[in-house]
Amino acid sequence: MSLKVYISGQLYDKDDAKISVYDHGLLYGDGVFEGMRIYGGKVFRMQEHLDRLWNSAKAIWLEIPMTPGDLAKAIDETVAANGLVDGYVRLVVTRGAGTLGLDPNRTSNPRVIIIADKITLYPQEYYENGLEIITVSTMRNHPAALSPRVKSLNYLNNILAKIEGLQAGCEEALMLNHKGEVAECTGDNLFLVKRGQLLTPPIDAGILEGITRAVVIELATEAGIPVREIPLTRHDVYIADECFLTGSAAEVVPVVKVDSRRIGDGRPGPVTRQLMTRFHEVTRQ
Ligand code: PXG
Repeated sequence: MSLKVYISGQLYDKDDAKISVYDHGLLYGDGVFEGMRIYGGKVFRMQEHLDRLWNSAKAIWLEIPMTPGDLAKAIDETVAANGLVDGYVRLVVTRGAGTLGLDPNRTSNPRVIIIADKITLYPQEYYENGLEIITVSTMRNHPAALSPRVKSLNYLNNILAKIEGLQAGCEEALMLNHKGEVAECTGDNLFLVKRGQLLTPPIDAGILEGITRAVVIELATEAGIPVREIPLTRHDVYIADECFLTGSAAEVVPVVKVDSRRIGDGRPGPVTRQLMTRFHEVTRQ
């Protein structure tokens, strides 16, 4: 059975799921998206993802042509149509087809796309032994140019950083903001553990307000681990006891080396492992 993809009210076979080459989502990266996880046949933190999608759309003057409730229903139907128990949902809203010019007023019919598919995860080895990352020269978009809080279809900033990381043999890469502070990785938020406290850059460091980040902050707080959202430098990373990344795809993944410096003792630390276990419990309950 072929995979079914939802486009604006209808399910299509994967090979027939097509949109116009005049869509400004393609021509200009003019649109927004979300990436979420399915655990046990249910989308994890769907409401938070829908809120963020609507906020991203609002920031770019994009009107999503359906209600959040109807989109939630369409997502559940697409997940069910594909018989997925564990997987990944990619939501895309494009500006719609228009003329060859930037003007979004000359487009019509924003497309709402739902792809529900299996997910390729990081190798198990990363969760057991940790990941090595490097800081790349591509800085995070200046928040006054294009806010990193907008999960827009224009992901070149992150892609350039990802390429730099891959060229250095790293699956993830650390990006700094325009002030030289630690921002986030190309598709994951960053956390440190220092003297029993959890440290992570604040949203105004110019990062995506990650949903997994928020879950980890909740879990840490419940466990009595103090959490501080404060500006961090690369130096803070190097001298941290532990480091880990969070993201819908990655979940919670330990980092054991940054810019060739061993973090802590070079093994995933106890606080990281505790939070990985708790995250696993809340997603697979
Ligand atoms: N920062 C950036 C720049 C992201 O794109 C995160 C942090 C983590 O946010 P969440 O809400 O997922 O905890 C992201 C999310 C993909 C993919 O297909 C990318 C993300 C999430 C899921 C899938 O590459 N990035």
